[in-house]
Amino acid sequence: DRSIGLHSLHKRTFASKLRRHSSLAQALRKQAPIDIHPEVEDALGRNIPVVALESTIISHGMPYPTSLETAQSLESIVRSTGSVPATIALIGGRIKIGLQPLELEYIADTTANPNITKLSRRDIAPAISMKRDGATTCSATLIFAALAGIKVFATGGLGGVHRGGERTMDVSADLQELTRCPVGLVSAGVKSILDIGRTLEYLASQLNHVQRGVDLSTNTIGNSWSFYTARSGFKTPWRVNDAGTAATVLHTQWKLGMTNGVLFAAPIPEEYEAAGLAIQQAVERAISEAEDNGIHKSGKEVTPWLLKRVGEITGGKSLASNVALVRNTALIGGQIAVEYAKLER
Ligand code: PSU
Ligand code: MN
Repeated sequence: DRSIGLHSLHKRTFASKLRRHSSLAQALRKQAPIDIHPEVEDALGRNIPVVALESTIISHGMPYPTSLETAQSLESIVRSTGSVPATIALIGGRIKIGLQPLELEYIADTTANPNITKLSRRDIAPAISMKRDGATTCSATLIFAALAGIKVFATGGLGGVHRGGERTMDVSADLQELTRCPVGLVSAGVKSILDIGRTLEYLASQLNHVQRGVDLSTNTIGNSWSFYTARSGFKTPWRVNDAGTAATVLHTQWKLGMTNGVLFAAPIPEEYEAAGLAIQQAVERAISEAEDNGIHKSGKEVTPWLLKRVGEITGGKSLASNVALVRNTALIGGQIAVEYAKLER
């Protein structure tokens, strides 16, 4: 049948055009320093679901060797859902979309490798130009995931407005990046070291294109914005209960040409909630110590310092919670990516 033949020919031409004009194809043509892990490349080319994972959480957010073990377990959790993990980092000035085992080990140990820089948007071009090594925050990971055409990204805590941010203007680049990158970001919420209320205000006003929270939990009451507890008192405007609906939200949004990201809040698993109050108290103490020591003035050092201090005060409890919640987001991210790939078929 001639019309069917024409139709599929048209589709093929269209698809190849899209591929040629994808941001990744363009960047590669301009010889951008990007290395895509063969497994990730294969997956991207065949519509096999891929989940991006950030590297700052392991380099600057957790102590070694928990960092490495966590990074490895996140990759296997993503695999268990049928998705391919792509941990993103910068090594020798090259953007790595998916890391080899030794590269993952390297990034996870900042004590042995103190030259690994924490990278946000502002740091990317200088770090590449000077051939540096760096771990990507949510903001930088969003940029590279979008560039590679990866639709889903799983992380622990999203950056946001710091306490006192109305004076210090310390607002994470993560928020702004979500408005630019067509990626579904699965996170346990904004860290409780932050000003959750102001972060949500920022999302609502500055980032009015961001769909700011689709609660994937089946077991909470929709209060999922805090980090160590699912009961922060702040509610998400929308709630979905399964990965299929979450994927449909992404698909619908991008089909309509709204090229911003979507933030999915996946609350910490219930069994880790008990520790939430003690951790929150440690957070309050760490924040006032940071102010006494002038740490709050030092920009990108603030988050790693607070996370480390809260870990010390709680005797490792916050670390265990942190690991548990990011494992949970990796699982949910993998499931959403699988459902999304079905919609693109
Ligand atoms: N949450 C954690 N550990 C981390 C981070 C978040 O539990 O290390 C990192 C993420 O990479 C996030 C970044 O993007 O902190 C935000 O840092 P800042 O506040 O400097 O923008
Ligand atoms: Mn900050």
